[in-house]
Amino acid sequence: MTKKTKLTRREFVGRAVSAAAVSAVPARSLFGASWRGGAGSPGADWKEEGVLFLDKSPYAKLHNIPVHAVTIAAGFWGARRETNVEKSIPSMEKLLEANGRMNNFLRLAGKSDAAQHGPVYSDSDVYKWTEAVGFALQSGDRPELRAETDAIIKEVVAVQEPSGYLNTYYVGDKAKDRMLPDVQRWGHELYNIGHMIQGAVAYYRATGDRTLLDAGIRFVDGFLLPNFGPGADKKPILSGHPEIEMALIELYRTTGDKRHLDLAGYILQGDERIKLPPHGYVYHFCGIPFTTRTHLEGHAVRAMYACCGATDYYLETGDQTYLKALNVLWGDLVAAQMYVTGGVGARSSGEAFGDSYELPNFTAYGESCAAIGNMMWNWRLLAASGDAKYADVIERALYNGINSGMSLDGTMYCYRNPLGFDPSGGDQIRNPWYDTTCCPPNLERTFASLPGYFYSTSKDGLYVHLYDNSQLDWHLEDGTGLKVAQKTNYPWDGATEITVTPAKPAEFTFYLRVPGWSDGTQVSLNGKAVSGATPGQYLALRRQWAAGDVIRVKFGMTPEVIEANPRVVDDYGRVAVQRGPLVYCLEQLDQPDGVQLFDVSLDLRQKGSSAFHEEFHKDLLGGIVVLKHTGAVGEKSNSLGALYRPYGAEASKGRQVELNFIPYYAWANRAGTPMQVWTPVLKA
Ligand code: FUB
Ligand code: ZN
Repeated sequence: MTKKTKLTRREFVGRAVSAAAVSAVPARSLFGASWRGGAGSPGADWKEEGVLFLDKSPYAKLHNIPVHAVTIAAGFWGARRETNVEKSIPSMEKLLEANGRMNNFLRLAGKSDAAQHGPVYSDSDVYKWTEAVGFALQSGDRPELRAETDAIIKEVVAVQEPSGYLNTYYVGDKAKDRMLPDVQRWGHELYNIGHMIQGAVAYYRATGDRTLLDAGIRFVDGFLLPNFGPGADKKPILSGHPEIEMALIELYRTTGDKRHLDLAGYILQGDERIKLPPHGYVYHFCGIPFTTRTHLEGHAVRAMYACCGATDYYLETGDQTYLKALNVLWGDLVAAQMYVTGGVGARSSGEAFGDSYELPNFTAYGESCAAIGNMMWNWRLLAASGDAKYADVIERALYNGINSGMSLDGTMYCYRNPLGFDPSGGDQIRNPWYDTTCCPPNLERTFASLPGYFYSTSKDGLYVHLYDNSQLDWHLEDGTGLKVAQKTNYPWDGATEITVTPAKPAEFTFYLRVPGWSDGTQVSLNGKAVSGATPGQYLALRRQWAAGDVIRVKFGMTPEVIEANPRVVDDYGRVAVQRGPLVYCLEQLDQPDGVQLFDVSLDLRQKGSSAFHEEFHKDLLGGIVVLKHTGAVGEKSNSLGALYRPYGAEASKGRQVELNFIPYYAWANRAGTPMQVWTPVLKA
């Protein structure tokens, strides 16, 4: 638990009442007696809540620390986050306005003549952006951004109906369709509200302002709970696009109102009164008991968000049937469904998971939102277990399949994140805007929330999950103040110096994550070697810590050549290259003149030839380590050669070339150029 004073039930109510002054909307009656979050005064609980507020979640082994407790300094993520808040968030605000997303609200308030614009889920674009701002403000005040967002929130809540209903699409002629079973299936009303609640919670945790949060609670308490859910007097409910489940549970964590948790549980269970065709249960990943699922299938974002909600439900209830299903699904993820980049969702058709081992590269969907969903799910599983295998997936997705989603200048986005690309088909892979613009603000909220993923606390100490130049200023669960400073050039260099400064000498365990990819990791403590660092585990350093204790860790970052399970037919005979957490790729632009990317092979025929030459290029793609290796190119261009030929004939006639690999996340930042992650290999 955090060091905050425990409040009595009466004090909760008192705080909630005084907090109403913060919000423009009277909130008292909405919060009930069990409001968990106090607000409005310095040191209030809302400032202590992390990306997830798990301090009171009985089955959370690890607890989030607030975003503001970690300052990410100059370095890999520092640069990315600076771009996010200086360029991406402001440019997205303009694009949301230019593309009618705000007019959708203003029209309903009589302030715009513009027609409704965008798909049924357009409201969520504004809410996800608001969440990004909420996280950005958790890292420090930005008065201008705050004022603009306050104004946007005001416009949003102004059009909430007295019933609590809020949606800019199902209005006018379409109001009669609200929450009809088929609209629940396709109409995204609850998806929109789920994002609204998540945005509201993040904004509240940044500012203490409950305006949007109150609106979310009004929707749930005023519109949903009295009308939908179990019982003959209520109508059936289906999420259609899972999202509301995790939002309701975070709302429960904030309000303490158990009805919010119960409704999430009911939705996860599936309401039999809404019947879907068999493929509907697959595609929507809802409508049947979550606990009966054994396979990741259907729409990838839906599946990932459902898994997030189900893990949240487990964290609150400890229901073992959920844990069992989640373990089975996670096993499916890592054994047969995840790209080496941490991306998920192989098929464009249905934006869906494919069959097991169906992981094509050029046609990979790998939607940015799905990779983000993967990270969010693993973050929850990590909290439930403290098992580093989940942190490995988080890091893989974050540095690769998520990071690729936003251009280095922060204004262009990938919706798909393929692992092979041929621009001759005319595909424009990065764009500033999509009419379905789910991914850009999703990436923005993820980067803005990143400090909240660096550490967790547990009852016996502190876990470090991610490495970058940063300072933690927080406390142990017994209240002992604790600062931790990381100095590193990660992910370019595996050396990290960690200075641990408890406010007073204290015994606790410092759990140091040793990434699954690391080799020969060396750890020392105050200059003395420490043994036991095992890849894919936390190294538990239990001792009496005192101010200025220094851990030095050096993760082995030798570039690794990776092959896929032969059942992944698209990768057969090919290899990927990974250095540290970064997956690499080849872009045509970086290869020697006259060498066609799709003709090259990585030449591993010589003994010891898996060695790469590493060069840091500070002026290339924001500063990257380039990996160079000998390759081979056949005599004939693959595009001109025969479709079939005697095995090995071409390889023996090949000539040597130098191949230049760049980190996958940085691809498509210069020009449309062929790219591939999986390269054919020549072996002895
Ligand atoms: O349906 C809302 C969002 O739009 C989904 O999460 C994305 O996959 C895209 O289809
Ligand atoms: Zn998306």
